Amino acid sequence: MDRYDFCRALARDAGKLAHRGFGASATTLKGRHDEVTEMDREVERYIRAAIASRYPRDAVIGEEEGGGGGERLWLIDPIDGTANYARGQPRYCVSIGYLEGDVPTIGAIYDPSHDWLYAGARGEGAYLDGRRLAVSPCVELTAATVECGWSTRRPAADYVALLSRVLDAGAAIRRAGSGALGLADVAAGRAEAYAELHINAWDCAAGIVLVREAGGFINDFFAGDGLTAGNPLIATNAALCAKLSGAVGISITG
Ligand code: LIP
Repeated sequence: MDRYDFCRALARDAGKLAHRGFGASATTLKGRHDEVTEMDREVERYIRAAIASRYPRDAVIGEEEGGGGGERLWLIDPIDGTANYARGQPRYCVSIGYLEGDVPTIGAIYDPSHDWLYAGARGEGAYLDGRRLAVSPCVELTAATVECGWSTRRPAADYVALLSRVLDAGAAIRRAGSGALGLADVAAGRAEAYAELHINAWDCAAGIVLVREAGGFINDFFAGDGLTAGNPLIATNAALCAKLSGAVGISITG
């Protein structure tokens, strides 16, 4: 079994585990509006154990236990959309990304609420349960929906300014609480773009692979210390790249 097959199976299995505690897992706060459940920790332990058993020399970074980089690196968000998960709101996922030589190479995002498995590998396309994905063909921001991710990692005023710029550009906005699923929606053409002023690598590593393999464009998220400290993120299609990049002030290379 290669890492792609392994990643897809693991995301699904970890999601089935996560769903056992859906809306019922003990929840604490890591910070303001930054919740963590006991199931976040249990799912990350489960994923880490599976990787250690199959690929013991690979490195792992996870949202709850951290970790360090490596030539072969897994990036884990055991439950992305934790605030939704803790409240029984069916918009959360397990996100597992894999980088080889600092290049996003494999991504799997499993949505247990719908039993949807998004997966992609560099040069092999992106899929939802075996159906090939493609980003939206939309060419005008006035017909576009842009999900604007939010967290307290940046000042509220900056988020309000982002929303204003996107609205002033004529687009509709959405914020649904999971960066990974927001990127999966862009890959599936269910939203024209995803933008966030700061997101962590474990949130978006898998989604970056999906969007690029679905024909989309993403800024150079891993530039600088993106892997360890996070960065701004914007993901969209070719037609909206320049317009949206100009509107939100995040440059996209492709
Ligand atoms: C989520 C991130 C995203 C943010 C959400 C939430 P978590 O991560 O994917 O950056 O917009 O509010 O923080 O904490 O649910 O794993």
